[in-house]
Amino acid sequence: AVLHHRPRRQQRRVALVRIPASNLGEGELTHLERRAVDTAKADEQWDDYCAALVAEGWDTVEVDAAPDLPDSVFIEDTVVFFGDLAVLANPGADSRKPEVEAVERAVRAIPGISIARITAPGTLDGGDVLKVGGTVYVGASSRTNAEGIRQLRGILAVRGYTVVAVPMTKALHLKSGATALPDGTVIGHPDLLETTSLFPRFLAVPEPEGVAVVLLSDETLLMSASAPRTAELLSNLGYRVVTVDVSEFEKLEGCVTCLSVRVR
Ligand code: CIR
Repeated sequence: AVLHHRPRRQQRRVALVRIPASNLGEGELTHLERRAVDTAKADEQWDDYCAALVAEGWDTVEVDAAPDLPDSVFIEDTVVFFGDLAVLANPGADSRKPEVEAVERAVRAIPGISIARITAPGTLDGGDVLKVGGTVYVGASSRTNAEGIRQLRGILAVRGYTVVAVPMTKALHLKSGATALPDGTVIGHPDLLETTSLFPRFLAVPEPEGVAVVLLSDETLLMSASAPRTAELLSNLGYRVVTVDVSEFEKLEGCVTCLSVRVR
């Protein structure tokens, strides 16, 4: 693992990232038709994504590359952090299970982190896990099964979290359909969700690519450049919006959230 330090006065935070595989274009597809991926462009977009994190006060820790695992760049699916607890996922797609090993090594190298894991027959993808304060919404998707949800509930119950399962059939992961603003408002696209009624505060956004926001701080959101109307909406709500072009990853059903795991 390589740690890129940019010395600054304020406390910096850590995000795990993983360089795109050379066979990125062969990644899993569930809801989209396959379109050719420009890997050179994907590499550039990934560099810009990492640069945006660094510019906003994050240190990126690079997990060892997995040149043969096409979806390994979507590192969010392999581990979820709850403060100092890391829950290693057991990805629902067989092609993605080998991604976890190197991520585990990187997580073990972070000081002060304890580790739990989802084990077979339980499956869970990190993209299905949305934390909003003490509530953890988990997508019951094609990737995350009932046993995976039960295991997560057990792991988190002792830490005081409530796990709320959310049926997901219209999009790959819960976070392909909904994420949350710093104030806890869940934002999502109604076409991608079975139900919005599980969320106490819900705001519909105008573009499917606009549902994914990464909270860079209490006032700053990272979003896809493919959702300009959502960016305007959120900026009118008082947030600073930073956009990055992730079009090559969107072709593979990825989004801004899945390209990193924030340690928090
Ligand atoms: C997959 O199907 O697993 C990848 N092609 C995309 C994963 C995107 N991950 C995410 O939204 N958390």
